[in-house]
Amino acid sequence: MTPARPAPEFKAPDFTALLSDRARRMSASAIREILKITQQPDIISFAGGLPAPELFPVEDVRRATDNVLTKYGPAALQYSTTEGHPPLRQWIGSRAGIPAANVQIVTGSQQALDLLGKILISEGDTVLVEAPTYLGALQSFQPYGPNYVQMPTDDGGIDLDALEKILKTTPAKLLYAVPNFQNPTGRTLNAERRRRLVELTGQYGVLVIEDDPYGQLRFTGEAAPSLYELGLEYAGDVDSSHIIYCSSFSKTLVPGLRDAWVQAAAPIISKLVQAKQGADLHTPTLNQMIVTELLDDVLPRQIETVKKAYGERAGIMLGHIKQQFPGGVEYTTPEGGMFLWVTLPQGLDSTQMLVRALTRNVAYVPGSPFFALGGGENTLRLSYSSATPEQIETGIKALGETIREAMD
Ligand code: N5F
Repeated sequence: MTPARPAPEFKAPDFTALLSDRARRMSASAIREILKITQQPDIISFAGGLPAPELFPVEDVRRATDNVLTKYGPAALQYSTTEGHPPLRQWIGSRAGIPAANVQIVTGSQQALDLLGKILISEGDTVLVEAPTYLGALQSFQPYGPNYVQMPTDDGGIDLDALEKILKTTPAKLLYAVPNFQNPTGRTLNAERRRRLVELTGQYGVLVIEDDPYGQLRFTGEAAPSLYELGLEYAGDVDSSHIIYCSSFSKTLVPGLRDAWVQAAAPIISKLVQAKQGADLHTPTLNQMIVTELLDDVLPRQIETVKKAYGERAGIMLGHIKQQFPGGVEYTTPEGGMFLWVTLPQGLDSTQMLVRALTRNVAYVPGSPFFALGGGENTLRLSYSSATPEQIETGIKALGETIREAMD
């Protein structure tokens, strides 16, 4: 089609000037940007938090899809309720020991973060985040104009003495944390600190978002109770709890179905429903039915398969790191999940170093985008979930050489 000639007085809109304040606060995800580069076949990528695709239960999903279409017919392809597929909510609720009414299905836990930001964060509200924290959460919260305060962390997770000091002087609305095998550090908040965090935030009237996509993927050590479980004990009742729990089938089953959920008190759930109506009406009906079909036998089996593979891959990566990385480089030892965190000697810049790493065909995510208020230039995140043992060996060797070169 030949474009019509614009009227002489027409000027293309100044799109940038027309953007909302909210849109102006948005920025691109460093992970998604790097994923574009790492799709080149010769790059060994430790960048994306991508589950291992060769482990996906493709045949089980095929069978479940067929069963669901037979069982539900056109209803599997129809619009459905915003709250989610009732049997899926019931299963999640019964496992958590709460009514299905306190469960909201969402389109990826990423959507939960966006919708929770939308319903809870007014411009200027103080939001406490770990330093570092999941950058996708920052990306979701940012448009709503939070005032971030960073909580210092160490190998046991959030430093609770530091948190108490912050709470004494700063009226905070919300605390966001990833207590299990945190993205990006792989660290876990220890059991004692969990109790204290629930009590402190309870006392100071702070709502907590507990983001837990990796909790089921523990390959070593002992599980600690979730903040949500402790919050139920502390509050004594599901509709008074100040903890909002998010989890997902992305890392335990498959990410492409985009099925995840929120457990929370009724007033939070009912606002989430309204926010979700405006966002996407509901999570795809067929996808929810497929996941439901897989809950009883495929999901537990898949969790075992994935845990075993990631445990092996983490071990292999740590072994090569030990051999290949020069002295002065520190790294975490995760007990589950998909990530470990590397701290280079002070003065090195992992963003600049990425260019050199890419010339050696290896990629990672630089650490600084994981800090709400900046910092962490000498840190980086490595994911071991989707690389083969051979790729891990080659990639870590290349990264070790890159670090040495940068240190010289
Ligand atoms: O449930 P889903 O798939 O939307 O997962 C979002 C999510 C929520 N919270 C935490 C702590 C997470 O780590 C994630 C997923 N993070 C991956 C990552 O690499 O950091 C997703 C990256 C995949 C991508 O952007 O393509």
